[in-house]
This record gives sequence, C-alpha cells and structure tokens, in this order.
Amino acid sequence: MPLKKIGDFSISYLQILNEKGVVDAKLEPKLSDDELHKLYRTMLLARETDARMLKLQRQGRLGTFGPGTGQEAAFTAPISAASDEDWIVGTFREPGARLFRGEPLSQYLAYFNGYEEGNTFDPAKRVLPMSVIVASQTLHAVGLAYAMQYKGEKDSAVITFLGDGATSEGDFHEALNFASVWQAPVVFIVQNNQWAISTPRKMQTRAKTIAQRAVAYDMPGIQVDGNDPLAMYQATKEALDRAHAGEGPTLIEAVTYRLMMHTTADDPKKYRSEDEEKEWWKKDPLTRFRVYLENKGLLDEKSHAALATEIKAYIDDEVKKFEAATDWPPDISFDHVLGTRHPSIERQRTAFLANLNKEAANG
Ligand SMILES: Cc1ncc(C[n+]2csc(CCOP(=O)(O)OP(=O)(O)O)c2C)c(N)n1
Ligand SMILES: [Mg+2]
Repeated sequence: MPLKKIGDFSISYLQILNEKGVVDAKLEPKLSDDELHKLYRTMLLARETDARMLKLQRQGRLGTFGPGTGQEAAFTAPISAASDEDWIVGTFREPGARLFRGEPLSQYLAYFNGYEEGNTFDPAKRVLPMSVIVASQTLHAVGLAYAMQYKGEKDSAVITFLGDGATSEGDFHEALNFASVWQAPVVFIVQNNQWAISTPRKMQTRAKTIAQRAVAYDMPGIQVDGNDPLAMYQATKEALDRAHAGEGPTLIEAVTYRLMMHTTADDPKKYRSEDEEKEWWKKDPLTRFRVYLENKGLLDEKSHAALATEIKAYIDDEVKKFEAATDWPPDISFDHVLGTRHPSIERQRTAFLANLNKEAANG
C-alpha cells in the first residue's frame, strides 16, 4: 500500500560540558563571571545542604526528606536562565532552584520538619509551594501559565519540574495537552534521575526517550545531559525565549541520576547496584563544573576552600535559626491537612498531643 509521509520526527540531544569538564566552544553560552559563580555556589550549597540535612535527620533533628545530590545542574541551572518574572513550580527535590531564587535555608528546613509554613515563600518571588503529589504540579504550572497569558504578562513564563515517574501519570499528559492547545508559556523539565523510588526508568515507558513525548503534543522536545549545567542553562533559555515570544511550551528531558536514597525512609541498596551508582558519580555535575571554572581562571584551590567555608558558615547559621524558632506549636501540621477543621483530623491531633505530653512526662 503506497503511503504518504505526513510527519517527520526526531529528537536531539544537547551536551556542552562533558564529563571531564571539557567545553564545546561552539555551543558555550555567554554567562558572566558573576552568573557562573552564583550558579556554582548554589549547586554546591544544595549539595552541602543535603549532607547536613542527612546528618540532622539521622540525629532526629529533622523529618524525612528527599536528597537532590547528583541532580544539582538539572534543577539549578534552569533558574539561572530565568528572570524574576518567571515562575517556579516544583516538587520536593529541587533545593537549588529555590535557593537560587533566594529562599532562606532555614525556611526550607522548617518544611522538612513538618511545618507547612516553611513551604510558603514570599509571593513576590514567584515560587509555588513544593508539591509532593506526583505530577499534580504540572497542572498548576499550566494553569498559572494560562493565567499569565490571559493577563498579557508577556515576560512571564512558568518552569515546572517533575520526575521520570511523574511522566506516567495522567496529570502530566493533561498538562502537556492543555499547554500545547493553548500555547501556554510553560517549560516542563523532567528530572529523569533513572528511578521512581524502586521503579527503574525502563518500567515507566518503552519509549527510547522521555523527550519524544513532546512529539505527540506538537511541542519542541529535547533531551539534555542533565549533569551539564551549561546545557541545562542553554536549553531552558531557548525554551523561555520561545515561551515569552508567545510560541508555547517546551519539554526538556534532563538525563541525570539520583545519587542518594529516594528519601531518608528508603534504602537503595535493596533495588540497585552500587556499581551503577559508582558509574554515575563519574558524571558528577559539580566536579565537571569546577574543572570548567578552574580552566577559565574563575576558581582555584584557595578560592574554592574559601567558598566552602562561607557555605558551611551559612548552613550553620541557618540551622541555628531554624532550631531556635520554637514559636510554632508542634501540632501545627494538623491545621493544614484540609482547608477547614475535620473531626477525624482533630481526633488525630488530640492523640498526637496526648502522646507528646506522655513522652514529655517520661522525660
Ligand atoms: C500521586 C502520587 N502517587 C504516589 C506518590 C508516592 N511517591 C512519592 S515520590 C514517588 C516517585 C516519584 O518518582 P519520580 O517522578 O521519578 O521523581 P523522583 O522521586 O525520582 O524525583 C512516589 C511514587 C505520591 N507522592 N503521589
Ligand atoms: Mg525519578
């Protein structure tokens, strides 16, 4: 049967800074020294934050959290490509995105100790609360983008983060479809970190790439080395430029790896090999970015040590601030389960407080 070809689809891959820190000069984005420095500092801050949070959690001074170690380029560099008019709509695994926008670390820590107040950021900063419900944030992002478009805010777009596992949710497909039909200014950034808790990437989809899902929704889709901060910056910048120009949404697949556990309640040794983890450590985004900055003469042993000291002092101060904030009642999280008070939640609150009092009485 003679067939007429009605479409031709392909997916491109972008890498600018390779695993060894060697840059492709033809593709190198023009970032100022200050911009490069802020990006590296925030990525390092995110890494060090994870390390400190893990210690605090193991000491019983912090609740459960999901580390972003290994993904710092994929979630920080996109924000370095955005303006303060662009919104950030993410999950709980993008500390660098929020810290880059200026969220105080003490606030981030408060959230992971069960205080919903830690999830509310200055509205002028245009960062939505972290979403734990997988893929739900993609719909919020599209609604927000549609509202920006409706209000004629031409310089505003929305960056939304999601995981590889989230791409199997209906919400994700509804969000892509709606964004495409309405040409809403959204940049979907899939953090393909190879795992959704214990479910490997290959069990999410038979498709060779996640980026190719964009084809079905007729939007640009690109696969990017998610451990390459320059490629993540460039891909996001181009997507934001299109969004601001009224040319609609983009899907970016950031190929990266979750180097630590899903959350502190999980043990990855149960479902993946340490050899796999070792292979990905060789692709560490911080190591290659540091080499790049050293080759540019923007960083050396001494200035790196000074930066590490400054970051450690900042984290120390923020932990002190967070632990000194004792004016939140311990049962405050019960206030936020539903919009209004509900008898079953109130019963749980009462039981929680009784237990707490019992523990206090027992010393
Ligand atoms: C709707 C919904 N289903 C299940 C969960 C439990 N859950 C939390 S994270 C997660 C895996 C998400 O994987 P992925 O989207 O790849 O993001 P990652 O955790 O790797 O960053 C699951 C199943 C949830 N929070 N929300
Ligand atoms: Mg994942």
